[in-house]
Amino acid sequence: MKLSTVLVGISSASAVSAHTIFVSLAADGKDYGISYGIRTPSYDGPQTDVNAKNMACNGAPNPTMSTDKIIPVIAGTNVSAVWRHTLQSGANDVMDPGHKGPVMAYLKKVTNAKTDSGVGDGWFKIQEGGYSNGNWATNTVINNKGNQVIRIPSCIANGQYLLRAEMVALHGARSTNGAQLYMECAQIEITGGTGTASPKTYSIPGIYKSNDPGLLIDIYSMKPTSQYVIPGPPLFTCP
Ligand SMILES: [Cu+2]
Repeated sequence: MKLSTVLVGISSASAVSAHTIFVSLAADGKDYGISYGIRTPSYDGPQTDVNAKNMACNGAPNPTMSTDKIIPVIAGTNVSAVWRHTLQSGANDVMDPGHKGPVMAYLKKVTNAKTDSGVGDGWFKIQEGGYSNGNWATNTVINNKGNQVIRIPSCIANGQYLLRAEMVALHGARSTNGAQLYMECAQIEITGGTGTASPKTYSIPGIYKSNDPGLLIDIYSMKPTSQYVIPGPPLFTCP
């Protein structure tokens, strides 16, 4: 009786350890700390319906907490979205390495980063990693102590933005809506941008379809040489 209780406890803990959260942002050499300026959830589960409004900045069934902080970010520099299994986890507990898939980041210019829901048009992709030589971008983040390195474009306009960082796990993606998408939105204010570019923008939900080749896929049949199509719009780069 006692032993089976212990075993149940162990197996449910390892199932939960699969998930992940974008818990903090490091910018200009400073990690602002857990949940500072980021709408983090208390539960680390994925979104699986690419047509849901909560594809933008997470939400039910993983309710997010609001924050009144905005993080200063300098255009043309790298920031790190820091991923952890839970809000309490350390750098060697980022996500179960069996969770494999692409990693992406998006920006949306907003009037008020504290209140904008993120739902709808305005998003452009600024970073992406997929699959090469048998390595998934998620593994790169795990091996980098949970740091997803994101270059903030130098040519965009100054002002408040939502920074949406995302990891996708494809272990169950053989069936429709089997891909697990993890995302949170950080509230940032960009300075130092030249404002010379106007990125083409896209709607979230809307950037993904459930049958995208990068989301409906059997990753276990892939070879190191296989090509993988990263989902979402094309990557924006400064001209
Ligand atoms: Cu998971």
